Amino acid sequence: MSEKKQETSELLTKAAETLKRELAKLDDKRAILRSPTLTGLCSQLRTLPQEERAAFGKALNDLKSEVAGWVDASQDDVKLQPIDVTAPFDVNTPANHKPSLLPARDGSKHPLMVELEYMIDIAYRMGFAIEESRLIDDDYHMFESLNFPEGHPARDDYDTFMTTDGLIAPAHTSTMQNRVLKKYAGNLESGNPIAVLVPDRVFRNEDLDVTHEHTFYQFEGVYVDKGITVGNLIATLQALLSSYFGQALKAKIQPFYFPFTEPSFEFAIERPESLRKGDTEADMWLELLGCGMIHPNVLKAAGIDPAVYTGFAWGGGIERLVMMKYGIEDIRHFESGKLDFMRQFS
Ligand code: FA5
Repeated sequence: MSEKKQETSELLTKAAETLKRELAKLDDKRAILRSPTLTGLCSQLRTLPQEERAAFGKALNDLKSEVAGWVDASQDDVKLQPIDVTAPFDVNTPANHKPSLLPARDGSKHPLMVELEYMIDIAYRMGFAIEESRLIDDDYHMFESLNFPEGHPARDDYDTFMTTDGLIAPAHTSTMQNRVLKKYAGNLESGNPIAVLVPDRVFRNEDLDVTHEHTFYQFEGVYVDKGITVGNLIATLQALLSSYFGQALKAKIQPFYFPFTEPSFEFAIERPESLRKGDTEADMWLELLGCGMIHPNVLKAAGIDPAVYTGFAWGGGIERLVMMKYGIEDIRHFESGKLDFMRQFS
């Protein structure tokens, strides 16, 4: 190697080492391509005698390509990192720029999730399988499979949100009845009951007040076997709710109407004083659940013979249970994002 070549090679090797150190310190890796270490070499090229320029220029281009390769590799590293979409800031934010708002060590589960998990645990121990619902569904599962033919006036009770192509944000977890009956029909053939709990989020176009939200959680129970009666329904709900509240409950059942159960009932428990709006009989009770014996048409739509099997179902609001349990006076606190409210449960 000529002396000149040797000199150029040493100069560029040194420059490469400097650039590597600079790159490690940069948040925006692309900025290395504008580093004075590189631009200085470019300026130097212009000052060289004509006969040295070609060799130096080639070596400089090789160095530039190498540096660009480092930048691409560092971008790939960033791309490959999993992103926690629930994090309150971009995980790629440098440590010194992260907001100190919510240090992870101070975080805790949302009170609704804690209570939902508690309810799931009780139902699981009672022999219920757990199935999630969906956040978007169709007309068949929202209405038709539940014995609401088209134009049925009771469809108006489930006023919710629709996409422009006719998909529906489910107004209740009963949208899952047809699916779970079909999925677990094999249980019946092997002499076991269908017993499923569906806890999930639902949506309604509501006038909001202290007990009504537009987005809330329901827990749906579905139970089918031979010889199931209303007595089994009441006993199951009492066992589940007494276990949830850890106390004997003053409960009330009264006739109601749902197209998908026959007979249908409303299951209410006594309101704590903090939730009473007045002194009338209606003010005394908090409606917790709709329930009833699964309508034969709903069983038939899932391929189950109603002459052989009967069953019950219920659907209740999780928020109202949690409000009862802790004396919370306004359902809107749950989705308010108010840290003072949340911290009481952490
Ligand atoms: C239903 O949603 C039926 N799917 C329940 C059912 C399931 C009946 C299976 C029979 C068999 P309803 O609209 O009443 O029924 O709602 C059930 C419960 O959800 C209510 O009792 C209440 O606890 C809760 N709920 C209803 N609307 C709201 C709301 N806007 N905000 C908070 N909770 C609500």
